[in-house]
Amino acid sequence: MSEKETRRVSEGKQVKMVVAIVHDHDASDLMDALTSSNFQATKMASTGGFLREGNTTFMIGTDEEHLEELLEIIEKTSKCREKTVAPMSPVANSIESYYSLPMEVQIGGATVFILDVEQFIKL
Ligand code: 2BA
Repeated sequence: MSEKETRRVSEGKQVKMVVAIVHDHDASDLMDALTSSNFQATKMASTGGFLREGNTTFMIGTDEEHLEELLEIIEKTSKCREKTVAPMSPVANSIESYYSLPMEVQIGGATVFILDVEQFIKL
């Protein structure tokens, strides 16, 4: 495979940094889909502030022309789920996240931030 096929970011082009937070269960499928479509990605273990559970954050640099394709891959592999969250004690947790009854929250799908990259260099 040529260098041109494997690299989705090239110097001199408008580069976007996509930060995608996904459910841990979707992380492996997403990484497989990204690499098979030749996107380069960095995967990081992260923790959601609300559920205090592990999730996975991907950093994916791409040329603007491949952004739509990338978003489609993320959307296809990130499934939405409902989760019942047990009540939390205000002692164990901060007062802002206190709730006294079980509640349904929607998790999954992907939370995506798209940033303009000022400069992309490899040293
Ligand atoms: P968590 O903070 O653990 O939130 C998990 C899910 O809980 C959220 O899913 C949302 O459906 C629900 N949730 C969050 N805060 C809530 C609240 N105050 N009341 C009721 N329900 C609430 P998503 O919105 O899909 O977010 C998934 C994960 O993405 C979050 O995990 C967090 O790690 C990250 N995230 C979401 N928005 C963010 C933001 N603005 N900045 C940074 N990270 C964000």
